[in-house]
Amino acid sequence: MIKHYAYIGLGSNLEKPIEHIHNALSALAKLPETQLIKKSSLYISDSLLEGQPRYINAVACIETTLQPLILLDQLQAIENVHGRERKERWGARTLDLDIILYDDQVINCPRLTIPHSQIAVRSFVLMPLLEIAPNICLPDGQPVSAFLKHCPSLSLQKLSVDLGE
Ligand code: ROI
Repeated sequence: MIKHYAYIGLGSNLEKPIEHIHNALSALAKLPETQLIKKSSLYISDSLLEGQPRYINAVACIETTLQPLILLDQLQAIENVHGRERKERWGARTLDLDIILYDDQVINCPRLTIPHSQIAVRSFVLMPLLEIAPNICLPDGQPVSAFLKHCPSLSLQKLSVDLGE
């Protein structure tokens, strides 16, 4: 089976978000046919949507033989187990897992867009991604680091106390 490298974005802004991110990282490490290779620090930032609680975000690198849509099924199963509770306000949720990159594949199907369509404007994805993969490029060859200066900072900060380590 061919091994693939995928980068997964994690986000949570409800109900003890730090715990949700830690639990999700553990769940990623236990996925079938998958190894957790690297995980970034945790970052805290304002929401892109006004009026929402601040988010905790991180990015993980996995090595997997799961195909992209199977991986997406697995990530959605983790979201459902670890992030079941939802509040009324649109968008706020206990756990959000996105496939940011999958090798250098470009995928555009109804369920899945890779690279993630918003990667270039989200500092809370770019910073943790660059922490674990400083030289990473998009499939078209553009260095991810080039996008940072164009996106809103959202007061992004690395959490110095990484509970659960
Ligand atoms: N804002 C931040 N800072 N982090 C997120 O993960 C995040 N996710 C979202 C929206 C509502 C776009 N804002 C976010 O879905």
